[in-house]
Amino acid sequence: MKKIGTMACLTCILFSLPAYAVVIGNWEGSPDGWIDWGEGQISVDDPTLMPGMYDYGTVGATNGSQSLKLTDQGWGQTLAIKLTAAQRADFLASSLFSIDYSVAADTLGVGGYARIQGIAFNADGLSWTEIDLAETENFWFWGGSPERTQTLVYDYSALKASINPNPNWIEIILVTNGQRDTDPAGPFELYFDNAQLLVPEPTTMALLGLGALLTLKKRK
Ligand SMILES: [Ca+2]
Repeated sequence: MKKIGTMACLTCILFSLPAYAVVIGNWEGSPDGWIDWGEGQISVDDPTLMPGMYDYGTVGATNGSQSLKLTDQGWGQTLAIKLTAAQRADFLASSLFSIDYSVAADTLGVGGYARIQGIAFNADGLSWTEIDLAETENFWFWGGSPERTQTLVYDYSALKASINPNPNWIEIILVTNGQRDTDPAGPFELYFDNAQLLVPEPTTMALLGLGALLTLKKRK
């Protein structure tokens, strides 16, 4: 009986650990190391990019009070980050990349869409790997469409096997896209916040742990 008690307790400890999460993009008036890949890989707050292509906003601020606004319309704006050494260690310790993205309430009265078209990973040992997300990460617009937020969660655990154990670089690149059905003034804008590297929530494992505990108790 004592042996079963120890096993059950061990299960409790293992599965009650909090999820590991590191914020790598919060954009509280700061670029947080993010760049535009297609515009010479310079910081999003470079005067040539801000406020023309990027700016800070309040729409979709899911962490703190500010978000990063992408103002370019159409195919291929490429928000990216080259991870620091500490962030590369966090990347390898995690398996999910997560980012909240939002659109403002409609002020144009026309249809169209704005989306994260794809996500690419480039890392030491891993060749350029681009995943087309297309309409799975889409916002549709219509006259009077409300402010909305979605969260992209991408599980990159399968890519980690190809990355060198002590990588000299890891880069994450987000490709956006958008289109209006007609052409009144003002583009559809995307807002980003709360970019994170994290491990899966322990909920499922906690339930499994609880199940094991209940089974053990039942056997008494
Ligand atoms: Ca923020």
